[in-house]
Amino acid sequence: ATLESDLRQAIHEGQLQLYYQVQVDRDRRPVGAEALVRWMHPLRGMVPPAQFIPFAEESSLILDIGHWVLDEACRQIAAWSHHERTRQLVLAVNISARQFKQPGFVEQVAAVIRKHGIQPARLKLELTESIALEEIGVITAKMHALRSELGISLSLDDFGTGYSSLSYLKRLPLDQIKIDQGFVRDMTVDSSDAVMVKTIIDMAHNFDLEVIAEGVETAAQLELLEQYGCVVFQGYLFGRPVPAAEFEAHL
Ligand code: G
Ligand code: G
Ligand code: MN
Ligand code: NA
Repeated sequence: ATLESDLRQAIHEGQLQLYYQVQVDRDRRPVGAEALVRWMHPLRGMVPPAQFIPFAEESSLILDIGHWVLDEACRQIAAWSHHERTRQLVLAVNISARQFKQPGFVEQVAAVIRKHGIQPARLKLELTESIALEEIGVITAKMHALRSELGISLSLDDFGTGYSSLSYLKRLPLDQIKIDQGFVRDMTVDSSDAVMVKTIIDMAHNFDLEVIAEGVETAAQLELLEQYGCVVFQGYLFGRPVPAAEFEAHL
């Protein structure tokens, strides 16, 4: 079988699963999670997204996967809304550029929110700078509809690795930017990465955006990030991506 037919089957036979990685505030309190898809292949075992998402993005498969992820994430938000310790969490979902650009994307998100009866404020979409390759007016209109009309929040993922300019950042209706983990990884040993991180944090605050650092693995990284004014964190230091039951047990 080809990867494509395998993956098509995976979606329909329930082989995809979401893992959840905690996001914490300055007091190390859980404030949210990022949903990360995994493929539980019957023969190959757990296949990480890096091995099938880029492939899926070359075809319309990413639209099916994206829709499944959104539906499953909203189902999880609904389940969490019944429990004291999870009801305040905001769940972030990765959205491919192709999925975002799909006509009817806003309506799809609205329909999934309605289906599960969740509060829109519990859902966050992570977009990447590659969406900015489309016409700016189209993107901002879509983002505005998601944010102001539906009431969900928007984060710009992998920030610093793409090509978007400051003027884009000024115009895009965003709530948060995510500092790419590549900068965080080396910030305590490479001063140019440290400058990058500090500059992104300052810029985010000047644009009134929340900033989250991802890939935080060490206490030294955390200390420097706090010194630079970052107050929301994600990374192995706080928790790895895990299945929902394990995530809930560790809260
Ligand atoms: O979980 P992991 O670090 O292996 O994820 C690797 C990459 O796969 C990340 O860049 C992440 O954004 C992407 N990814 C994970 N889950 C999803 C998903 O549900 N949809 C999309 N489009 N990308 C995802
Ligand atoms: O591109 P995106 O931010 O969506 O991808 C997040 C990816 O980063 C996931 O694959 C997740 O497993 C991974 N990740 C999360 N925290 C850490 C960390 O502390 N260190 C490393 N190396 N990877 C991490
Ligand atoms: Mn992400
Ligand atoms: Na990222």
